[in-house]
Amino acid sequence: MPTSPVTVAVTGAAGQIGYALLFRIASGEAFGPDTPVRLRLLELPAALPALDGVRMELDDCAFPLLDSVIGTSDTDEAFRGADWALLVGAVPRREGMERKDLLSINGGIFTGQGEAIARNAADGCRVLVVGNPCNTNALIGSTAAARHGMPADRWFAMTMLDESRARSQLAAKADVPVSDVRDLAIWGNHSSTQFPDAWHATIGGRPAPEVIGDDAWLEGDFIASVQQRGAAIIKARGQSSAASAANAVIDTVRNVAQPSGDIFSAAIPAPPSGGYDVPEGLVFGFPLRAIAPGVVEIEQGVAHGEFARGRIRATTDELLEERAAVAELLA
Ligand code: NAX
Repeated sequence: MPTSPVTVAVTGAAGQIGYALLFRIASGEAFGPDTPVRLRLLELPAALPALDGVRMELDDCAFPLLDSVIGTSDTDEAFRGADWALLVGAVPRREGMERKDLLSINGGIFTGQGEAIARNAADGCRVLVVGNPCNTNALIGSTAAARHGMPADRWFAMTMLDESRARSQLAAKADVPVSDVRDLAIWGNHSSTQFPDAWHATIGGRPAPEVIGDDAWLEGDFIASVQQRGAAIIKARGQSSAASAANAVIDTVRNVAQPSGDIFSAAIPAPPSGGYDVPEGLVFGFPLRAIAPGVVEIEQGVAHGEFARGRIRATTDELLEERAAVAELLA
């Protein structure tokens, strides 16, 4: 039985992730085979002609579930009635640009978009920030939205691509299908300080370290290859990850919107008693579990060893530095 349509706003829709993402959403992969989709696509004015080409291609797929498509550079129009906002668009870091400059340029974008979401989106709207630096962009957006009454727990930043990369590395090392690797969480920032926690992952139901049997590899090459995978793809392809990033967006939305009982990775504003000593409000990657559509809980009781604690401290410190760099936008 068809359910009522879901309205999905996507920013940066004419970019490379957008091109890999929209067709999969329109075909039903994110919201299921019975849910019609209304796409609301936001782009900069200069990219609207390209976006029109994408819209034509969406039309040409004749997706049965695609109810309508609007392309616009008007933020209010893009987010009106949105049940989900996928914030992919961001300004990339250019040569010579300091991280601080990147943070403040993107900060301006996410302040405006956070406010526009709070003013225009549907009451239960969920937001996934993909555009980098995604954790701190989500912090800025959720803070701006909270000034207009939107609860911060509706906001997520994407660490699922890191989780998928880590699961794939473990599966290859253990020579098992990737579906055997579960419960793998990415802690902290979506950056090179992230901590992919293989120590609490399972492979075929057994603790991953026991199956892998190579702690030096887990602490060394494994973590480094997950942390540096984005750079390796840019080096090989000449462009950053797009199809795999779009796939991770779909996986995140599915995990949040359709509770399965499984643990998955995303960053969320750390609640006051999140259980892991993470400063309140920092948008931090945790192991999550959806307990109702759109509602997640942080998996409790994960006991970290000294190595993991050091890594988690480092990624926390980086996020605190990012927060300090955008303090003006949060005031
Ligand atoms: P592209 O440069 O191909 O596309 C970005 C699009 O965003 C462009 O079409 C641009 O016109 C648009 N845009 C810029 N500012 C906008 C605004 N204010 N409103 C609406 N649209 C705007 O980048 P793409 O490869 O698609 O990557 C998009 C973002 O995802 C980047 O910030 C990238 O760093 C980030 N990523 C995040 C990942 C994650 O796991 N969280 C992984 C993949 C990716 O690196």
